[in-house]
This record gives sequence, C-alpha cells and structure tokens, in this order.
Amino acid sequence: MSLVKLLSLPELGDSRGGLIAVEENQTVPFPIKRVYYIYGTQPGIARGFHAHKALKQIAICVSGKCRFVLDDGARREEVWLDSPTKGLVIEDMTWREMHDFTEDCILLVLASEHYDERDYIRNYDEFLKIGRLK
Ligand code: T46
Repeated sequence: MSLVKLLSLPELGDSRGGLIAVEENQTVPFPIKRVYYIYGTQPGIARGFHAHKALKQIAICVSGKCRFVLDDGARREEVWLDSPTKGLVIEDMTWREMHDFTEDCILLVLASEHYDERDYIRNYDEFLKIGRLK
C-alpha cells in the first residue's frame, strides 16, 4: 500500500466561490485536538525533517502548494499538495519533509494530539532505530 494516502475533500462552493468543510470523525478519521497553519515560508526553505511517535495528522494546502516527502524507513514517496481538495493523511512513525513552498502557500494541519515535543523524533537514524523496535 502506498505511503501517500489522500482524502478527496468535497467542494461545497457555488457561484460565489469555494467552500470545503472538514469534520472530526467523518472526513478526518480521528478526533481533532489541535489545528495549526504554516504560512509565509521563505523561498528555498524546507521544513519538517522529523517523525512523530503517536501523532496522526491531515495536511491541506488551502492556498498555494508544497511538496511532501513521506518515509516509513523502508519506502520514500512524495506528493504535491496543490489543491484545497487534497487532504494528506500523515500516520504516526512517518518521517516527513516539506519542500518547494510557493509564496502564497498556507499549509493547514489538523492534529490528533496536543503539541508535545516529546512525541517528535528529529533525528533520522533514531527514527530508523525506533521503527525497527516496533
Ligand atoms: C509536522 C509538520 C507538518 C508549537 O509550539 N506548537 C505547535 O503546535 C507546533 C506545530 C509547533 N510548535 C513550535 C515548535 C517549534 O519551536 O513551533 C516551532 C516550529 O515547529 P517545527 O520546527 O516542528 O515546524 P515544522 O514546520 O518543521 O513541522 C510542523 C509540525 O511541528 C510537525 O508536527 O508534522 O509541521
């Protein structure tokens, strides 16, 4: 199975413009405890470069685009988030990198847990080691 799991978010807009609704335990397969957004990423800057032990997330580029790299220690796959209708499911124990942000990119993230730095694995070798123990 592919590491890239995309939710297709239905467009509810009309002639006035776009509208997309995202609902806990319906569109998103977990209770949403936190929402954050990344914007104004400077040219040439890449972000991420970590995994989470338990956190699950859905990432949506509500404006602009960026390229995600996902890695489970055995496979590395990439996907462009280039539409507000695409929700990328990022499972726990998945290394993620975000590259090639456009100037107008607003990356919205829905998270299954509150912020906890102890859940981060920011070293790739440690990520591989913990993954092998699981
Ligand atoms: C992820 C990708 C997609 C907080 O204090 N609270 C928060 O909820 C978040 C997300 C971050 N922070 C602090 C932690 C750092 O001092 O904000 C700073 C920047 O976070 P970080 O370097 O982890 O940002 P990214 O863009 O590398 O990663 C973020 C999320 O942290 C991460 O969970 O999966 O976006």
